[in-house]
Amino acid sequence: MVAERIKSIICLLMITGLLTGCAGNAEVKKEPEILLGFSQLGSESAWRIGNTRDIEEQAENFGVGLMLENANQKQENQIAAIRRFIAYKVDVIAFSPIVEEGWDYVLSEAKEADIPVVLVDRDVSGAAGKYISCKIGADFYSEGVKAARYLIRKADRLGLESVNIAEITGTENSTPMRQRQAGFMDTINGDSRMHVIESVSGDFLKSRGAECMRYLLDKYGRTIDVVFSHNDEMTLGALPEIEKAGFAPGKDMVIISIDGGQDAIDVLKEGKINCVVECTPKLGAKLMETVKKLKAGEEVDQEIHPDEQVFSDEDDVSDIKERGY
Ligand code: GYE
Repeated sequence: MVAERIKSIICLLMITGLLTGCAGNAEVKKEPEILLGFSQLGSESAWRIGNTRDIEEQAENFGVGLMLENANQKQENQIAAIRRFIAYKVDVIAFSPIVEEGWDYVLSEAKEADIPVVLVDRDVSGAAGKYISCKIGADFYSEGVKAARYLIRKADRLGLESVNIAEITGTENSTPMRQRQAGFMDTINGDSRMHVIESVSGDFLKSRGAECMRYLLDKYGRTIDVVFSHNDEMTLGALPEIEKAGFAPGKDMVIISIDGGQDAIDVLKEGKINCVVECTPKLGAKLMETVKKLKAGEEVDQEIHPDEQVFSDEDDVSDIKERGY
């Protein structure tokens, strides 16, 4: 606790340029006029690491001082970080809520302190919603729809009459898990060939993706036609398990993933993944623009969704550009 606090104070000093000022002839940086407190939820995936890096880079580009805290996958750490941001009187608080519930109280404290709050990536539910100035993140429902539409086209092309789908979902009660599942289900529900045989949670982690896949293969074996995995990390964990069980991913089983990080795109190019629905972690520039507007007392958009595409074996994937995450 004390160590955490000291770390935060050192971090704050670095932001405000006081430490650089001590270093002899080191360049003395101008104190940023805006201070943003950002609580990242963890480092569970290439997506998340890319998202953190992008926010750091864009804070620098936009001249926004950044107090960044990583909650290591624990909601209580995020709540504590938000309280520290309030105590330091940052200008704006932003965070990526690990789950949707449980934010009412701490966000009402931010409201009382008159500090605007921006959601990055994920959403909150219930009363906490009324304390939010802006949401910047992907349209996860539409990602689920895109995954399902690809599958329907693939089933048409393969002439499949019945399709058994194993779903590996993200963190339970998180926005991308809920909405990706809803978009996918709502879309396949209109197609009588499609059956989700089981849905298991892999918590967006590679190790859990592997565990889930072992469980699914033990239980259903070759009857699995499709693996729909809510992120690349879990997909990359699942693929070696499919191979160990003697099946060829991408051929014996259709593999659908979400995110579009470099590692998954490389495997798509090898033909072991059939479709990757893009979810970009590059939300930093929009966040910094919004923070500046809020500080200036200007109107901001309530919801901002980045444009996203689908990469799949329906197209030539050989020239997909470096992804940067
Ligand atoms: O898909 C996953 C990450 O919330 C969109 O979280 C994000 C998801 C992303 O861990 O890889």
